Amino acid sequence: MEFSYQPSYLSLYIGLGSNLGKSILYLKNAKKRLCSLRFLIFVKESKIYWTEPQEKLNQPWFANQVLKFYVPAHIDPKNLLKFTSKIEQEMGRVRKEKYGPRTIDIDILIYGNKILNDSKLFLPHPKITKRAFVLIPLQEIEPNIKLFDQPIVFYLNQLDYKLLGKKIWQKNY
Ligand code: PH2
Ligand code: MG
Ligand code: MG
Repeated sequence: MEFSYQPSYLSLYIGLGSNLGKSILYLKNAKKRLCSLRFLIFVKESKIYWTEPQEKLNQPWFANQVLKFYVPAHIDPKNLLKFTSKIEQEMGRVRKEKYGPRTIDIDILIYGNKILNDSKLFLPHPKITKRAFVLIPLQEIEPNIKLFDQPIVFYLNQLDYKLLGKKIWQKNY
């Protein structure tokens, strides 16, 4: 008898952000490190956008980007979180103030259709529907995706934002 093991894959979306130092280089470096994780298959990436800071307003503008990967369905999201946190640490991230400036932030946005309400990891990301700096790059690479059964425009229509080229302004939510 022959056995073949074909893992099924989930679509994984990861958000990158940086507003300290050479932000573009930090995003590229983070992408490279994520691509070298053996269990992730890189699929596509959005442009890098320059975005007005949210939550904590008096800090530099951010470079933000969304990446899409395939991940084998048996990989636990919390296990992936360990790897993304490790990459943040290796890249010199220092956690000082919440929402404050950072060299690199790697957020797991969507993990297939998994819903998780854990103190360490919320899926989908709890603020995904309120942040133009996530919704716009996500829509760029996945125009037909739905979040909680609604298309991305449904959420964008509720936000006060402006998109001009690669710049995104948003009135703080
Ligand atoms: N991240 C935050 C807080 N505010 N603002 C922008 N524009 N981009 C971010 O990535 C961001 C933010 C906390 O993770
Ligand atoms: Mg974040
Ligand atoms: Mg984060």
